[in-house]
Amino acid sequence: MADYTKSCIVLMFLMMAFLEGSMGAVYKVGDSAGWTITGVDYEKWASAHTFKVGDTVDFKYDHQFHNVMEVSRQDFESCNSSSPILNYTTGHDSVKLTSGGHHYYLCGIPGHCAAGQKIDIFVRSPSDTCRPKISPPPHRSHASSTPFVSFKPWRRSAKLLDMFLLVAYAIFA
Ligand SMILES: [Cu+2]
Repeated sequence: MADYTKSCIVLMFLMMAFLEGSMGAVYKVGDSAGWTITGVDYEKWASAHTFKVGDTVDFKYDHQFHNVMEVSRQDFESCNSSSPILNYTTGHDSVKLTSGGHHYYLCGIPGHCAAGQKIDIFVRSPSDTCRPKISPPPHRSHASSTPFVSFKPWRRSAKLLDMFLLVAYAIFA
């Protein structure tokens, strides 16, 4: 029985490592709270995650009260919902991040964006992943998100190391 449990754990971690390497990750915006106006700091949520091309962000919300609009940076900053690039209204929208750079989303219901229902998802392009970033960022307005770029390869290997330690523990403990 214990051996069976150990095997399951080992298999689970190997699958996680494999899936993480081969497929994009899926991030639920706001975690359990979802896409709402109450109680979620989306700026903080976004900065706690590292997004890459191929990942998906999942917006879950009550479509009677909210929606999701992808907007320009200018419209994001001014909470202007009159000219969205894309408009999502189903209540459960999976948005695949197909290009690097900043992707700006807000809720178009009057007052919601101003109350904080807006999110700037910075997506690292594949070239950012493969080589360390030496040159300084071109502008400083998003300085809070850029330092993560250079540390990411280390964070990733640290995470994998954690996994292998757990696997080793499962086998030998
Ligand atoms: Cu809303």
